[in-house]
Amino acid sequence: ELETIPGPPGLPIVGNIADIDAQNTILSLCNLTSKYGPLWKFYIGSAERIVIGSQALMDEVCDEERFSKIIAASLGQVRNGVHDGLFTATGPQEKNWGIAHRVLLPQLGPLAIRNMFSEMHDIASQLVMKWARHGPNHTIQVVDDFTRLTLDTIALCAMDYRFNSYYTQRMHPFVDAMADFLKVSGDRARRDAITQMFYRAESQKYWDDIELLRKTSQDVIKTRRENPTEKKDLLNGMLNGVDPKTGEKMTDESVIDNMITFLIAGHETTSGLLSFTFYYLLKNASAYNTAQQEVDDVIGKSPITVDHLSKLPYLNAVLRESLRLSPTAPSIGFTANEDTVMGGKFAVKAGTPIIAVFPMVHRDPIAYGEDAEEFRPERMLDDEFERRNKEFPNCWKPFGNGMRACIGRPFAWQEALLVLAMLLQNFNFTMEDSSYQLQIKQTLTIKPKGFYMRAHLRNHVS
Ligand code: MNH
Repeated sequence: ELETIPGPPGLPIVGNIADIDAQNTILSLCNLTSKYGPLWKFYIGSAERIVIGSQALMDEVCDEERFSKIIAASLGQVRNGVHDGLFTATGPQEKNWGIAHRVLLPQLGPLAIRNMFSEMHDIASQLVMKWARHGPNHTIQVVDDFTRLTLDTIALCAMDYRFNSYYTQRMHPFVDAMADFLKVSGDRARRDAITQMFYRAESQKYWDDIELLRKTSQDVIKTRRENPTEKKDLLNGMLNGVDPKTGEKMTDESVIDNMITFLIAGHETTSGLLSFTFYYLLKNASAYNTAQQEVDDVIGKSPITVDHLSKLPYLNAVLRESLRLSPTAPSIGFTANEDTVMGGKFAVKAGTPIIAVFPMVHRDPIAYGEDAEEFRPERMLDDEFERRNKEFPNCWKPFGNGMRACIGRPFAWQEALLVLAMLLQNFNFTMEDSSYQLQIKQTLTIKPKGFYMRAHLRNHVS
């Protein structure tokens, strides 16, 4: 028996615009999911969108026979700048996606990432130096410094380029252009075509920023061709790699699209992950102590090596738990390949965007129990994690699904583990304001807003 899909009653013409906070879409979608249930719909203008927020429905959309990734809203705008690059391509039906996917998969696999350890370590050490120099009375702008870290790391590992962000207030022009491009992409996604006409100056700068990003990338390629190196970075991988299936190389346009894509996709999410992780650790003293104890037991005072990273199960669980509660890419879009029925009772048309809201999926009490709201890394230790994922498939999806899942996951994981371990090894942290309550700033990704901390060098002499 089919049922009508519930949802907030909308107005003619504008639909449910008034029900969704443009500054914090994800929070609105979460609240409305609590109100209307795990599958509901809303309208922007006359366009229908479906929202899902439970493990069972997530499990349904993860079936790649029935559903595919869709490039909706913000991603559609990002596509203005990076076209059919991996992240914004519609899928295997775009030839460049397949070529780039097959060329880059090994370049971003566990073995290749291991070789990037020393460069990741280089940038992470610079952060330790900065915080050590500034001393314990300095207010650390957590999100800003982690964003400098992740940007500098991906640029160095991907194309041997140093932004040197730590000691500059003004960011590199490329970084500024990228940040503005991303912000305006999000804003444009929330406007209709008529309203957009009133933003001519913004539009001009938007296309200029895209031009600057692409021109800079073109220069990086040119410089590399004129000064070839043996270095196994992503740029060499993209320029020289041959697709085993078609025998083709990536075109220069596709290399540019994907170079910018890596910088975009590869920094905000990891920076947010580190920021939320420190927030949760500072709010949960026992988890903090357990994590630091693990670092002391496994690494002690010696320099961190790549081999230490596989011996930190608790830190691993901390990162998983942080991404469960605060998935930094908080939602992704799907659509049904053919008209279908979801949840056993809701008719869903092919082509209608379906937004999966991770903060709700990841708090489903059926998969996570009554303490789903709590930060409890123990539940994410390997045994329990694997048991839960078997019993409740797709209950933890912060890296997306199937062939369109995150290709940078091993990269992000090694970087986040290394930085977390190194910081806990060297400092004791305190929250700037112990009464701080978590607030979210949303762009393409989510980050904690107004979260500051202090770093006290640990006394390793005793
Ligand atoms: Mn990443 C796709 C989350 C780090 C590069 N990434 C995705 C998707 C999610 C995601 C979710 C699927 C998006 C969708 O379905 O529309 N990514 C993350 C998170 C982190 C992250 C939570 C860090 C934490 N991602 C990184 C890093 C890189 C990267 C680091 C680059 C080095 N991600 C990508 C690319 C894609 C992607 C490229 C698109 C892959 C594809 O569709 O072929």
